[in-house]
Amino acid sequence: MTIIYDEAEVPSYVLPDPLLFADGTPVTTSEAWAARRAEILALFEHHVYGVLPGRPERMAFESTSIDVQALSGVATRKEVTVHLAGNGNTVAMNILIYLPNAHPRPIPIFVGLNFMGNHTIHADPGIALPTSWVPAFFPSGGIQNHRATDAERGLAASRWAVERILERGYGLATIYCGDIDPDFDDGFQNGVHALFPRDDSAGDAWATLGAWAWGLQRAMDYFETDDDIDAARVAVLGHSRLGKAAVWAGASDPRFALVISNNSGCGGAALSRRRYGETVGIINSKFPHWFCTNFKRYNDNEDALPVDQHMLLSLVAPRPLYVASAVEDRWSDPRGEFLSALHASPVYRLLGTAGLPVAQMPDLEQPVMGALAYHIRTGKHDVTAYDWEQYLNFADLHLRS
Ligand code: GTR
Repeated sequence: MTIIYDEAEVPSYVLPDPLLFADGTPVTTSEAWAARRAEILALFEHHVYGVLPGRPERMAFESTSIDVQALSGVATRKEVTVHLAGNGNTVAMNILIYLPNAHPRPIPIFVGLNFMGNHTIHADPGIALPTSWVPAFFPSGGIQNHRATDAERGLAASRWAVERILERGYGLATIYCGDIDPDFDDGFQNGVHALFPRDDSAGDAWATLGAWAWGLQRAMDYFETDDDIDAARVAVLGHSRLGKAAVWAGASDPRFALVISNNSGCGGAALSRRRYGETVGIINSKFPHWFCTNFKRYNDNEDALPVDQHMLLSLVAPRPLYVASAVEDRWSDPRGEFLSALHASPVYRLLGTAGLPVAQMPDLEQPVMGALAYHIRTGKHDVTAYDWEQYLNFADLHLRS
């Protein structure tokens, strides 16, 4: 299988129009958009991510630690366990929260999943180690039997600008994705799938990306109960596979006030029909547990999809949405991520916002910010201090007014 990395080899394609109902009727008013939005959401559930269940039978929030003098007194660190129960099973999802002490409550926050454990996002020794299965991503040799250890503390810190976020007056909440659903193919026995009876007869039962998005929604349920957090100003973000989950969470749950896709690529912000870099066929064979069964029908058959990823982005409208790429991250198709934002823009405009303020891809490190924002930076597939600085500026524009 040759991978397309040459723009000249991108096949021609026709994108479905977010502003045409499935029966061809045009959407011309914001009232009609509400009905079309529901139609698109159902298409994504049925063909791409699977159907999201609502809250489980039982859910309880337990405060497990609080330190009002964390990070040399700059922050309050809280840890909250969300106990989820249903179908005879239980899952504990641990949220790590930092809130700035120097700013008035309630605080607007960013929330995002992390890949390897809450203890990896900062060297702060007060962060509890996860007790769930963790991937052996690190070459350190510290991970034995998929159990977290102190050796991984702070190893992902470069991706989480904690002090800078706090200084700018925002809080940060993060959850280890494996607390919600471990990232391997186990037939959906572990993680939150077990909290519900499973019926995949229509090929649209939820899979791992859906589970992660659902976990973010349950975290939002918690934020709504915490007086220190401004639940009306929660920005959801994620990188790569966790960016796919963040966009799905934000697209399907309007409680998220702002949505950020960091290098989310195939099955995230990038257009599937371009087949540039990672394709639907590749992602479904490498990660068979990420998307619903029906999505496999579109392996090497992208033009048959009733949606493309610009329509996922359009579900966020008119809420602010930031799509970010990295120039060396060709696997994620930076241009496909940009075009997706561009083609979501007509929906933003219909709803009375400026959408994306440009029609051409901007130069490196020239962020463009309307209600839709985009940048492409130098460097690799990653989340950097540069990315965070733009997200903070974007949040200032939209969450501070
Ligand atoms: C890759 C996958 C991408 C992206 C990435 C990541 O292996 O092909 O779609 O999700 O992993 O999450 O870092």
